[in-house]
Amino acid sequence: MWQLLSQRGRARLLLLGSALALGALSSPWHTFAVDPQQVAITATDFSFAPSTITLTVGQPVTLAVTNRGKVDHDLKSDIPLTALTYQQAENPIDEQKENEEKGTLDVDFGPGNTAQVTFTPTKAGNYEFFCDVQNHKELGMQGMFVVQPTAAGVTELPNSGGDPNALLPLWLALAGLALVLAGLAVRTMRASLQP
Ligand SMILES: [Cu+2]
Repeated sequence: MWQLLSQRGRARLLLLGSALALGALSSPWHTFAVDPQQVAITATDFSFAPSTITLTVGQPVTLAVTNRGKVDHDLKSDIPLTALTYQQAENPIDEQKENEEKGTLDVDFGPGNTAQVTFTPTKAGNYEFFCDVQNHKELGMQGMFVVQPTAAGVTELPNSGGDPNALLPLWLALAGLALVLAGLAVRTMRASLQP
């Protein structure tokens, strides 16, 4: 098969191969092509409604919490997540940045205000959320994120679980393959230009 191809044909094939390897490299594993789920929670003095929120592994969530009470509240949870971004909240900006980097869900909102964040749950399970202002949790400000597996039964995203370097060998292998194929393509093209 290889022998039957012209030099140019070989170069094209090799270029295609390196392009495919590069493409595989650049597509993040956690990009499940789904629309964000919109979740609205109302906080009062002293409860969250609804208090049970059902989410799905890998599906982005836009969470908006509105404070209909008379005092400051927040919403905290240990839910495992990725891609946390703040759209609106009363946490100091540096705290928002730190939470985004660490993947820590913690949003502050004063009376009459709405906080909004977007994140993607990474692991199926039940995770409590609560308000950690004074004794608000004990007074009733708590609820549960119920994170369900994907439709295909995936309970945990491959890139979650604390070790961001777990996929490094695969990435290096793909990068190596792309380089080798591109190098071969260049050599074959040069050869095809010889008289
Ligand atoms: Cu509170």
